[in-house]
Amino acid sequence: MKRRSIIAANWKMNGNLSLVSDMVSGLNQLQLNENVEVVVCPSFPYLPAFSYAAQDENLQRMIQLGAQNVSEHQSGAYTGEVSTQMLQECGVKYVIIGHSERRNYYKETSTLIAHKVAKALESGLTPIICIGESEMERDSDQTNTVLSAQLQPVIDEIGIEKFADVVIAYEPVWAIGTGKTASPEMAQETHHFIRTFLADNQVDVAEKVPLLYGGSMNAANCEKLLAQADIDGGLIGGASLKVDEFKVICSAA
Ligand code: 3PY
Repeated sequence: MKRRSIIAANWKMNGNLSLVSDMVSGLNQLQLNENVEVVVCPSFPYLPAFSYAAQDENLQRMIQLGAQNVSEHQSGAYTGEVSTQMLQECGVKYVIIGHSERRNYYKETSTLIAHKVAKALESGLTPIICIGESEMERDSDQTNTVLSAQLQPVIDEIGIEKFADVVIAYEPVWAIGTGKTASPEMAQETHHFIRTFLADNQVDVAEKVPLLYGGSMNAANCEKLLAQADIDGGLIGGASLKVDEFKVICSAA
């Protein structure tokens, strides 16, 4: 079965208005393979500017806008938070949920992440759910246990059928912002585990879910990673801030 392929840019707390316009013009010249979708996730303040800059019909077909976080609440007294409805009004279609930086620095738990995923789906946004193990967990053979424990609360909250509408990004924490990358074989093995774990719950759904690799994917290593059977795309950090490099990755998908 041919799954859709997704290359998503996670700008984190980087970028500015000039990168927004450079990225939009750069992506405008791209010839993507059929079945490939590009998602750009800038910081909240740049969402309207990105949406405005990418109004061209051709671009709208090719690039989707994503956010890096969302509140689990609908509205109310939650200073500093942003709701699903606010994101939708800015033209957002995807939202990254549970990035390891949110889990580690902002203490987001898998239960909170499951609530956010449910809220995103309820409003028609596609969640990109991030999971991944630390170096210590990998070294002590805990990877599969950790990944299952991160996914199970989401399955419990939304039900396995709804996984047909989510994207999962596997990002080994030890490969985030460190320049270290999982080898293609190691990444494939873990992606295969994730798909098997989902298939143990429901085979059809597991075949549909796009699984992205994240963690220092760049122009030099993307081809081999993207060639793996269970890797359907990438969630790109630092390399997504360089227009030319990001274009190389998009073209490799
Ligand atoms: C990275 O590539 O470092 C990322 O964290 C992507 O989300």
